[in-house]
Amino acid sequence: MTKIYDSSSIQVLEGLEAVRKRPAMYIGDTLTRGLHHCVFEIVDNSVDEALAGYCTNINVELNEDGSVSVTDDGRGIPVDVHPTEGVPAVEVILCKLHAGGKFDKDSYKVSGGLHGVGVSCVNALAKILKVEIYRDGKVYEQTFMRGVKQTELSVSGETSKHGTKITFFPDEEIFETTEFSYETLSKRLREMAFLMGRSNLIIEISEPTSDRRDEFHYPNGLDDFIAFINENKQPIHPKLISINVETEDSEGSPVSVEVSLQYNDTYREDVHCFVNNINTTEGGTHLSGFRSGLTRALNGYAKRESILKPKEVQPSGDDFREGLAAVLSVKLADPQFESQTKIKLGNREIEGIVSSIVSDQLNTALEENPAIGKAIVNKALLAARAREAARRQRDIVRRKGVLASGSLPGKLADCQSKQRDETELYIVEGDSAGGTAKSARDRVFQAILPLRGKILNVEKARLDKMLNHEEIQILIQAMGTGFGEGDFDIEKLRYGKIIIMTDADVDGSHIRTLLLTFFYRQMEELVRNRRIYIAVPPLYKLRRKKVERYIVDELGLKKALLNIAIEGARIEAVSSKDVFEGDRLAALIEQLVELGRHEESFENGLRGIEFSTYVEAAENGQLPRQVSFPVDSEPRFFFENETYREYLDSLGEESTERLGCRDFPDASAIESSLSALSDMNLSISDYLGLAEGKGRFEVFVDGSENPEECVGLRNVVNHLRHAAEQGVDIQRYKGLGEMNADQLWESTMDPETRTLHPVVLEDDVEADHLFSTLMGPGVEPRRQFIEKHALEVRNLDV
Ligand code: 28G
Repeated sequence: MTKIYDSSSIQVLEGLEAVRKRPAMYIGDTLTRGLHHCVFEIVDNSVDEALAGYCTNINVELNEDGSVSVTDDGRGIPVDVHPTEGVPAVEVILCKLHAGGKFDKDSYKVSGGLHGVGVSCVNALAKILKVEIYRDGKVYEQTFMRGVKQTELSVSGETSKHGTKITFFPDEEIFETTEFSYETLSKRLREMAFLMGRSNLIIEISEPTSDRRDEFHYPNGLDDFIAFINENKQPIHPKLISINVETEDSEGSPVSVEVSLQYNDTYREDVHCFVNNINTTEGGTHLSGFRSGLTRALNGYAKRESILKPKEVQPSGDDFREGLAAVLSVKLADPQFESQTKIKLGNREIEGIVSSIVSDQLNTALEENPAIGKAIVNKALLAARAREAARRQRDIVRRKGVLASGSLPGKLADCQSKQRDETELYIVEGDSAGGTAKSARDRVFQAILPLRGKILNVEKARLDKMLNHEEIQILIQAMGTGFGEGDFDIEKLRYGKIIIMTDADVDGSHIRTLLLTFFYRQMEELVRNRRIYIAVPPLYKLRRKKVERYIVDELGLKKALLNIAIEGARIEAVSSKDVFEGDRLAALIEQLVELGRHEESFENGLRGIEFSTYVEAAENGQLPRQVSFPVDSEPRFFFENETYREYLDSLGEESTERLGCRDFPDASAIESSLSALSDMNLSISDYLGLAEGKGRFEVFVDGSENPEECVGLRNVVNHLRHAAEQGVDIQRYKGLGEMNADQLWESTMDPETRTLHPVVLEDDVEADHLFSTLMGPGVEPRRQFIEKHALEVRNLDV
């Protein structure tokens, strides 16, 4: 069965300049997304090697120098000289656009899909890319810069290993941000490990600087995926149903269909589908095939077992999917995607193939496990009855006029404007805050709806019960969208923005979560269309000499304190006797805050050197643009007259050990702060306060005659803030109800001054997991979640 390949099966196309010219055309964008896309592109090559059956370990490492290394234990990229190109195959793969296997219908690869622009694109967008190949007992290596080779492929040692390692330094000329996110990478790698489960692949990710490490090994593949999805839900049958079939299409190309499913006691359908390991979020032919196969099998089973009574309401396809958690993973040689975004599968033939596989396999599974079949059909029956009940309920409610468009709830204070997109609906917690909001608002475009008490937890409630709940009815009525399948219509939404305004305390955040759960579960389109927002009421009330101010967050508080401190303060340089106060002091503090911000960005160690070392390296007021790290000697700085690249060029063919070059994109910003200091006769030593006898300052606060001595201006800012705290009354702000209308308008509702957070959904699996953890039946997972995230929650009011 093993296929023999050599370099001659590689097709060669055009060059890489095109990629650097228009990076977004190849990787989507040059923001965080595109940056991570590059890593996934590299990983996809390792995954293909695993799919081919030769690789079991993939290791992703976020290095201290800002690069990412991907290592696999596959066969190693071929190094033999390409017959027509005359260079090693690895060079062809890394330097020729679209170099890849000849089109091959006998196998499927990950790189046929959303990714698949080829690792040469990544090379083109890398400031440096280094490849190491372990093969035939030797270590080969080669280095590239912006897609151009810097060295020939050479043997650098011996090894008993086999595989490939690629180290990628993103080019800051291309990417707006070059910082990798551990979260983003690990999410996708976890998903990949679930999908590759049956290949027994182990994917590891680590970040030595933060001591983080995760290993994803899911030998049960999709079953493990389902266990993850259902982790905090109550399954209605303990055993999963798994399908794994390899077949062929009418042209003899292989098709693999894998499904894992388990019903839980929630009321939602949660199906994730993939084609060649790419998440097809818009579904397509494989999904419709899955659905029809499922309905067919379950209907047939219910009839055979006579579970359905002829007189009763019959379950629909939707009813059969209530509480269904499923992952569907299809692999095929030549996936056709319907949209440009490649998230909807179009291959017509796949629908029938998936449908009959799912139907057949499910039939067999249910015959073998009759208890599962009964549980599922009974659940679908309940769903059908509930649907019937909800319909009747809706009819009653509709007859009462509650859901009908036109009639509005009495509690709603509507706005005057009929221009939907300029209007806003504030959902306010409680009647008292609602009253204040009503007087505070601009009645032209702002409507207020006070909701009393906690609204129903919809994660736990079924449709008919939900509709019975008064607060929910009022909310739906005010929004005008209608509700539920066949009835909800986003076009009928009466406002441009729906704004949730709750207190910044535990109750407020609970109500906010309940509302968000309702929107996410029942009106997902509103979230997807970015209609939902969260208002941010102030967190602090600051009182000083009878003057009150409201402040939204901690940063604002810090700034305010500093301004207060500056008012009555005076700073005297001990050696020069120079005095700073008033405007001059304010100008100084502004620069100090700025420098403090830059200094902080050095603190995670990713810059490779300390902030003090960096600023002390200044020459004639010029700061280094780059630094490299020669082995066994001090860091070498590069100023504007010479780049690291030119230096490397001047060395000629050299070893690649100086790869740890870092850039300082903020150099000129720091320079201008330092030069502002120097205009005030202050030096870097005054700022750092490290040199003997230098940088000593006497700080007088609030007219006091007793100064405090600070060594180094970098410490003055904190000292002043501290001093300011003595003279003011800072109150943690408790609730909306404590504000009068003017204050509420100014701080929270005035579009000119307020802060609004749009609610967005980034990742479906993650969002679902989050909601079921927070709102589902299990107490323990919720407790663990809150403990784990307690440090991130700043506004928790205990
Ligand atoms: C570590 C980061 C990314 C890879 C391999 C192994 C082979 C290979 C890669 O061949 C030419 C084109 C399609 C087959 C194949 C080695 C056959 C024999 C390979 C990687 C020939 C490329 N020996 N491992 N490419 N293919 N890992 N990891 O890139 O037809 S790429």
